[in-house]
Amino acid sequence: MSSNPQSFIETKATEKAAMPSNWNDRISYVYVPYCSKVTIFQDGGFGGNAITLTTGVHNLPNYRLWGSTSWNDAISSYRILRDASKSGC
Ligand SMILES: [Ca+2]
Repeated sequence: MSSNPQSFIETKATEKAAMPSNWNDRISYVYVPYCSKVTIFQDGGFGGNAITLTTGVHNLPNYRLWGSTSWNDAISSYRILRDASKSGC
């Protein structure tokens, strides 16, 4: 049985130029709560391709990165922001 965590949670708007320990190129799902949005980057240091995920559950194998390659196990940095376009946020 693996001792690696299966998920991690960020509770504040933040940005990570590098992934937390052991999470580089290992994320398959992203849950974004109401009032938040998350921009995910293919490379570290906010580089490479990027997409912004809004409120909801995002199954990254369904998101195309390029060609037949998905965003599954591709995230290497991210930014979490308040989504001011949502009512009440
Ligand atoms: Ca990557």
